[in-house]
Amino acid sequence: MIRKYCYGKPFETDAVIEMLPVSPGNPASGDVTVFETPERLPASGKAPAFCWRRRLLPEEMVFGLGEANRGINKRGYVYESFCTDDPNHTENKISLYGAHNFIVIAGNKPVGLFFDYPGRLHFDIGFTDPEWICVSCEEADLYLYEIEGASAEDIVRQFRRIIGRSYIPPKFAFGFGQSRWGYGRAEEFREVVRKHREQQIPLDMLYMDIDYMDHYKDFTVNPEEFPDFKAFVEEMREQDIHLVPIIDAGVKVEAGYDVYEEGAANGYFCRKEDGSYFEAVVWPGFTCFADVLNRKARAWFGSKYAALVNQGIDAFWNDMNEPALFYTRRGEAEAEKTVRRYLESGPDKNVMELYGIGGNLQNSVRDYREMYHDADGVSVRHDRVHNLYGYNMTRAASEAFEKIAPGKRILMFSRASYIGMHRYGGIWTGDNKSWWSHILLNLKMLPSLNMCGFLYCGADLGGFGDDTTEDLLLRWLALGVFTPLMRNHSALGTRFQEFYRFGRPEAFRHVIGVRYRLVPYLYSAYMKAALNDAMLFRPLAFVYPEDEIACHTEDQLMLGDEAMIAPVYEQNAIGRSVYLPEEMMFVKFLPDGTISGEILPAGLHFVRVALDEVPLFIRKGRGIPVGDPAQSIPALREETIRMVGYPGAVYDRYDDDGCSTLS
Ligand code: MIG
Repeated sequence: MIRKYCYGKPFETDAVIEMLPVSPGNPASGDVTVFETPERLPASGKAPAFCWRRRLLPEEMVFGLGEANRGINKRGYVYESFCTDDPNHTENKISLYGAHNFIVIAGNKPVGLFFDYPGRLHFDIGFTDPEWICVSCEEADLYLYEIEGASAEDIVRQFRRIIGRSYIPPKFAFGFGQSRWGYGRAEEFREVVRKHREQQIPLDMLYMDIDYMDHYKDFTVNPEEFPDFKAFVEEMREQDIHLVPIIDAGVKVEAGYDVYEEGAANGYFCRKEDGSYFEAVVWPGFTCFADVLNRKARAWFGSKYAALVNQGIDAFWNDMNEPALFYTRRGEAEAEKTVRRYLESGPDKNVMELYGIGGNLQNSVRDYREMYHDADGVSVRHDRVHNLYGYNMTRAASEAFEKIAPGKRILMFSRASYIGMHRYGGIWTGDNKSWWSHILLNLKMLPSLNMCGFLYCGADLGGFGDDTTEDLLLRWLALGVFTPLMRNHSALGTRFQEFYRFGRPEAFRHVIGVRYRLVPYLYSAYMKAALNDAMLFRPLAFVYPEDEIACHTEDQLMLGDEAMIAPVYEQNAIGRSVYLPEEMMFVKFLPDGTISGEILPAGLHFVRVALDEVPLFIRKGRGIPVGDPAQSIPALREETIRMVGYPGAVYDRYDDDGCSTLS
């Protein structure tokens, strides 16, 4: 049962695609207050105009929020939906790159809520008062969807139905991809492929970060390194490699650069109040931003992807689309003033005045307030619709692909997102670090993302920022082999983390090989989830709601209907404790290529897992199809597929050509 309530004049986000009538009154699940004069909320210090609140019973759990920090059960903290480029995902961060305003309160009478509000939205989930949940925002203009159902999972399914089918990537996107910020020379790219093939470490995708471009100009390639890019793409394809170029949100302001000239001539960029184009510095220097909330501008920006698709490219990642801003002229002028004031302040200089100048320049809300969209005739200040930018940049590309490459699946994922974007692409979870705690953060986000429609997801395996270590990378991969997007990515300046840089390439060869062995199952389970509005990763609480220990176990996940994963995520560990809500088969993919299976009774166990082993649990009576490893997805051999798990188990495997779009 879904009810839709309307407050004020909501901006149409197109997050929900099913037409639902607006119900009169207010939702029964909580109290809505629309403040005439904004009131201060103790936790946030913000002045809300709208607030939905409700008492939380001690046993109730709160799920959802997609790409958010902290636990799978979101109780006990605050979160803010405001897409933010922040590469320090420490526990105190309340905003990451995505804005996924869907929650499920699970208990005796479960209820789901979707706050369709594209500006900054604040969730106080038992932070100010452990017994209260309060969701608030600064403008009382939103749709609120309230979903009643038999269980948390049932509510998620109903929600997923109204937001539309999740993005379906091409099958090669289930292979492994190598990435690093800094690859720029053609020879460097060739070497990465050569080394993987030499060491027999499987590889399907090679990512191109910003250094492939000509002066960071979108839809161009560095002409010195790639004089014949089409031939280069072809050379890679002959080795079963798909190149995945990055596209940044900002378009370089430069006379003679066709994308800039066209956008400027046609009025396709976001503007300032005075009508001039809004400009901010990002990698290329000053840039303009395609007004992707405008239908015409969106179609135009999307059509630009053809420049690369026409050269054989069939995969992209969209970055910096919160949008991230380094600084604007306004910010620069203010920083200058601050420095001048400091320098002229006589002998008692206060260094603190300089502190934070850089931080204040970047991603400044003051800048977002100076940026305007022409939403098909209606002028909208950017900060009010901030969370829709990455969504609509990705939508621009996806809508254009239908014309540029009809009938063909294109790999597409984004950094910033809002619910609705899940129909157009996946996401990666941004700039994590080579920290053990980020393995667990990666794991915990997965079911929450699935609840919000994002199925094609993954983190930068091994960690993006800071230096990785061999053991961290191996442990992280033992989770990564199960995530649809499986990519090793690292930041410029950090230790190189290609697998062949380490002393034990055989360990990596084996672990990546396990991923390929699992593809027959993973692809099938993914597609079943996508086609049935279901989740690929579920919290144990969804599957065993009567089991109190299972409900509070957050370092294990259910995978599909058949399996459970419980990776090791602690340094120096020789294994880990695992809670089995029912009897399961403990399966290990051993480095010699064999698979061990041991039936363990329900309860708590300590299982040993070596660094080069991949553990997996198969539910009682079930099994999964597993093939032989291969060097790439097209090299997988159907005839090697056999069942792993309980004897006699049957599995109905979904498969298709992996490249045609589904109707
Ligand atoms: O400001 O393109 O999250 O994956 O390597 C950093 C360079 C810009 C941020 C992305 C990261 C990418 C990096 N980008």
